[in-house]
Amino acid sequence: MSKDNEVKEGVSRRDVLTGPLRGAVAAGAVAAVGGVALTPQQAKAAGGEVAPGELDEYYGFWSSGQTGELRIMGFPSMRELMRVPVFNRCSATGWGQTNESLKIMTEGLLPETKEFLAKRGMKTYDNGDLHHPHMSFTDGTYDGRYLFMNDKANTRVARVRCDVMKCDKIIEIPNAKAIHGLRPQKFPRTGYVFANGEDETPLVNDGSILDDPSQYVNIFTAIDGDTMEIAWQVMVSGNLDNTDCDYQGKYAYSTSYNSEMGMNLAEMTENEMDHVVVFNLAEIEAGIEAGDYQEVKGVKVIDGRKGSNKNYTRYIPIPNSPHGINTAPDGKHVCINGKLSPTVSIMDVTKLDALFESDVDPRSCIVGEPELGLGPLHTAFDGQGNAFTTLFLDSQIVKWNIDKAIAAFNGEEADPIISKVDVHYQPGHNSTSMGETKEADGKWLISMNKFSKDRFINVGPLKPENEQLIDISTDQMEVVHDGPTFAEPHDSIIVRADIVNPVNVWDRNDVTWEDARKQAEADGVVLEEGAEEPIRDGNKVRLYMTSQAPMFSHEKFTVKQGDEVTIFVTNLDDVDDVTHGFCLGNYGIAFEIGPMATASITFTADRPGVHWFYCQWFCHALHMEMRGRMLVEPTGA
Ligand code: CUK
Ligand code: CUA
Repeated sequence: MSKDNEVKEGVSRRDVLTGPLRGAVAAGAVAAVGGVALTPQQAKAAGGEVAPGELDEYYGFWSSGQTGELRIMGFPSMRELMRVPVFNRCSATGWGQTNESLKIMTEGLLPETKEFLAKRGMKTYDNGDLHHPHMSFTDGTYDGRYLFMNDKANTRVARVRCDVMKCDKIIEIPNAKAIHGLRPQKFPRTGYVFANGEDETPLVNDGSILDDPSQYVNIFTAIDGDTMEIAWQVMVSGNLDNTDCDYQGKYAYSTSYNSEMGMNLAEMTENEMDHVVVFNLAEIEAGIEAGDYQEVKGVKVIDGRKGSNKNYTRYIPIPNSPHGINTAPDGKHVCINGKLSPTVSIMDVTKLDALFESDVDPRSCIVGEPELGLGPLHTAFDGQGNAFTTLFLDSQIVKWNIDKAIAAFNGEEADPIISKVDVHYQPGHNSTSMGETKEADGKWLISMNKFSKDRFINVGPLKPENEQLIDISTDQMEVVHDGPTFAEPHDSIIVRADIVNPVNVWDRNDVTWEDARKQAEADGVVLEEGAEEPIRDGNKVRLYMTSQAPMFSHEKFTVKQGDEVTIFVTNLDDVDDVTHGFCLGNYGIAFEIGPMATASITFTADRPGVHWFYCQWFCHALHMEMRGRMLVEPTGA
């Protein structure tokens, strides 16, 4: 039976939403309905919201799967606050149109990709599949500098600046295929960003090897999180799924669900045991230093395949097609989720040194393997020695105790399972508040469920996913809120609000419009002042505009048909939340200009006539009047 229809015995969730409790919640009172007292935390969440005007205690950073963007949530209210375009296009902000965003989206592509796309008339990939957003760390906890995320669809890694919440780097990873698992180094800092390739191909994938899987390899990549350059890569056997790293700065590790190197479902699931690959960071760095690598596409690639007899990697057998891998806040235990096995394997990171120093059984680092239920995919933590694992097939979250699981593995009488709660339906990832850091606080868990089925009114064959908020402050996990999401947040992190401090207004010295500033300088123009007349340079025309509510600096400008026009708009409103837009009708052009930002766009003025531009971000009582004309003189062409 579903448990979340009842907030407390005899009180339905609907009663709570519509009944007297709602007022009590808004008033911040400790609520009691039918003689059952709710904790303030339960009361706060029971209405499914933090009261109007109240601010959330946490930021949630959500992936969006095939949508390709990052989402920012207020948590625990589950209010969606912002969408940050990354691998996708955005009609509202002009991401993928402006010169500034196109630079970020194209400069990190491989030369062969640029060539491939150019033949199709494209500048960059149009789609992405963003699974794993994670924040940079310093000393084992989030530091509020950056968010890093993967694109499984087109093998890329992106970075979002937390000061302005905009993407500032996207790189395509050479040699690898389908970047999936991604985690930043936790200690001493990020440092490295570890990224897994999921699919295996020939290392040099130029067509000279095709249907010969024995020659396929998979690639583990370490990226320098500060420069977004690739530090090194390791060639491995089998494919790689998810990844994580320790709190000591010594090891990273990845699950692999296809040790068979199978090419179809039957082959891929043949073995009872797959493995976790452990990467020894110091040994790999020493190997690179000593020149024990081959350079492929400008990247140093170390051979860490099974049987390479080197100290770069170890392969630990794990049942069966393991998926998520999560390091506990105790800095010692790592939970490896069995997927096709009902078990989670507990790896003790303090036992990893021995694997590299002597010939011990690789399984000697496995100190527990509790059977938890069907389809364990991902595990989160409360910082009090307990773990929360999603059971995809059972449609449940199981709360269990790590020490008890270890005791049971040692033959002691102990039952690690504390409680289970039904979720709706089929959970993939779950996340706890601060749960992937040493500051896990054990308050909240979000269950990211892949199916909503009958949970909401029907919207047609494509249904939303469903995410459920669970109070984990007591042993009885309580589902206190749920809500739909569009395709398809896989993963999330929940970050204490004091760690994240974005600005309200852009700094005029920001690097984002560095190219615009240089071009203006070359043209003898100051961006903040603009220029009355367009600057002509052959058939290239540059127009420097400013905006200040409710006016653009130009009510009209004239160009010639066929001119390559660049329009720079600098928003001089030094005011919170006064964003302007520039939308040029029937030219397919629209973008956002944040307070004190500059944005620009380049296009060919090949439609003669009168063309209105307008501000498409509501900014002022006279916002509708914030418009002007582009006059395009026909050339008779
Ligand atoms: S994966 Cu989707 S449920 Cu890509 Cu993190 Cu496990
Ligand atoms: Cu400026 Cu609307």
